[in-house]
Amino acid sequence: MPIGPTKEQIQALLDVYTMPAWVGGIDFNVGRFPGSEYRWSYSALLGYAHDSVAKMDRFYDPNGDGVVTDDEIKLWDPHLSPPPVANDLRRFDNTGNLKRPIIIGHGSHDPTVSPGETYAYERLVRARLGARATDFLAVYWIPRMGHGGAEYDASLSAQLDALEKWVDWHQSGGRSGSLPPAVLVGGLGSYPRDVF
Ligand SMILES: [Ca+2]
Repeated sequence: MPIGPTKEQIQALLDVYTMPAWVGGIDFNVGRFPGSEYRWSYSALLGYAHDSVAKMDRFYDPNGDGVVTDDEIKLWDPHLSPPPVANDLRRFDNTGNLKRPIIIGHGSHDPTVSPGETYAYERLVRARLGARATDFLAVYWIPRMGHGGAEYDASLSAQLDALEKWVDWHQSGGRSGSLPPAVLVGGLGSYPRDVF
């Protein structure tokens, strides 16, 4: 008798790779990227979901028994949040209309926040700002890194330095400071700026 995954198990795996999402008229995939499987951890992701929902929606507890269960977490829908939470959630940028520069350093194997989110954000900022998009958003992919890591920590001072010079550049109308480097030299590696 052949032994192997069931159809349902295969579908569940495919559903981890492909999670359709949309923001500001842009469709994107928030699934986990192929190659990042070795970083997947169900218990870590579930723990992260509990922490995140508690931070984003402090009132969430559908049956009001004082305990938020795993099953309740899976049912959380931001669209159903009460007004004070909805107000907080509106502060997330879903428009791409950046007024101040942002540098993103994202692990290409991040199992927690999908790289798809950063790719979608690039598209959102590009759609909103056009040619000026790269004056406000710089993305550096850190190969194989997960949700943070030693590579990120070691590159932090280079990131802050680049951001400080970029703020100067904006405030001086380009007379001083500089745009973010084409290659960010972190302590443990060098990361080219993403072209988007
Ligand atoms: Ca409950």
